[in-house]
Amino acid sequence: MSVEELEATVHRICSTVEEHSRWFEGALPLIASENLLSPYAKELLISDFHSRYAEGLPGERYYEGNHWVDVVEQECLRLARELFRCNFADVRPISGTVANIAVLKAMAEPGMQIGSCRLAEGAHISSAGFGAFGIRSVKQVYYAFDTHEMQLDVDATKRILLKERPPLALFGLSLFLFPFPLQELQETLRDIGALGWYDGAHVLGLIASGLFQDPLHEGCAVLSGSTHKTLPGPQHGILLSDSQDADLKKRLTSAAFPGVTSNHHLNEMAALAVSLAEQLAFGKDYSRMIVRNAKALGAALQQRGFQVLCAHKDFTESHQVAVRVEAEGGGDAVAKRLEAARIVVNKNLLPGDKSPKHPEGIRLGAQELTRVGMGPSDMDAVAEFMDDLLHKGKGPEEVGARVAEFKKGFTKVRYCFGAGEAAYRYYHLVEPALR
Ligand code: DSN
Repeated sequence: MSVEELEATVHRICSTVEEHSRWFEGALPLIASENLLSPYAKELLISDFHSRYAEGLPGERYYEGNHWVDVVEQECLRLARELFRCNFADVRPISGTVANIAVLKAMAEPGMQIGSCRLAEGAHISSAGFGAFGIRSVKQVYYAFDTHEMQLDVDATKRILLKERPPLALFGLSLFLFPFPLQELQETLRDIGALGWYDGAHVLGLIASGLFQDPLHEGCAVLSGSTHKTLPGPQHGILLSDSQDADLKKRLTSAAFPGVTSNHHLNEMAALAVSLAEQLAFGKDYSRMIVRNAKALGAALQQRGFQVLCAHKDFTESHQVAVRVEAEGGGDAVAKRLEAARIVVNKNLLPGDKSPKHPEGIRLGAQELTRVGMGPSDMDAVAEFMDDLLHKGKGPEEVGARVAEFKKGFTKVRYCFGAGEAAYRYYHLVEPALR
């Protein structure tokens, strides 16, 4: 490649990323699995930690030069244990799915039966045969799911567990509206000798804040998750346990490394440490506002004629709201039309959908809009934009322009250190000279 081609290529890549970022600044991101980093956590992503390797555990590394990495990782582990009120944390899985693969490596024999929900009921792809479960050739034992309640049918699930006796029982969803009835199932799990495993990726921040539920103290031996949804940290993974079983924790530790990682992305680990500290300081207020906003969004949409799931139980106890948009054209068409108006959601399979390729639902998450300071009245405005676009025949350009104007009022990340002063942009060019 010539220098001229190189320059053009680098400019093209940088300006495309900048364009993306500016578009998001004027948009309403409602993808339930995303969030924004705080300014300090974000800065650590481009620290020298990014360039280094640190295999193993603090104090027992395979490389030199890890003194300060060890200090930060010890702090990160301590903060994780404090935040989740537990005796074990491992911050080396580099994503939620990698954390799940580590759990499978530590706790599942090849071909083993594992209890789980179905994808159509909101389960994550890691619990599908074509996903992480396939690595262990897991045989799924599906729980009974009450699609009206968007919740397990406890009695029917107990019967299935007693009959099939899976040694491991996974709880957790991607379309995750309500806590699992863990306490009701605890005795059955104990009777069949099954270990509880909770994939809390979506609701990790809520769990940390003492909302939603507390899986490690409601019968689950392991809590896995990604660290960037309701817990607004870097894109990374985590393993947590409060078990007294030293062997289990040893297996999780060696599954994390050398099982499923070599280096564990030290810059993300440092950013996670900051995010965990910020969650300890601001998490309760933030989590409470997330759930309030999600409920407000559900109510505001329902008032405008949208078919929001679980209206009979206040729509949700998490950051998510699920809407059946069959009448508006189906999940795919609706998500695309909303995107054209700068409202970012994902099409989502809902229970009862006839075709997984053409889901009738959309899933909305309130965590990112809450992070930039929105409250319940702003959720009303979001619902109004959607109503104008999808029910009242307003065009995406007109609605998109109003969305961008509305978003100008929300330019700072909240619930974090330094947020008061640090005006937040979605993107800063590190090298303005490249422009
Ligand atoms: N697929 C992501 C979600 O949106 O739920 C989680 O990995």
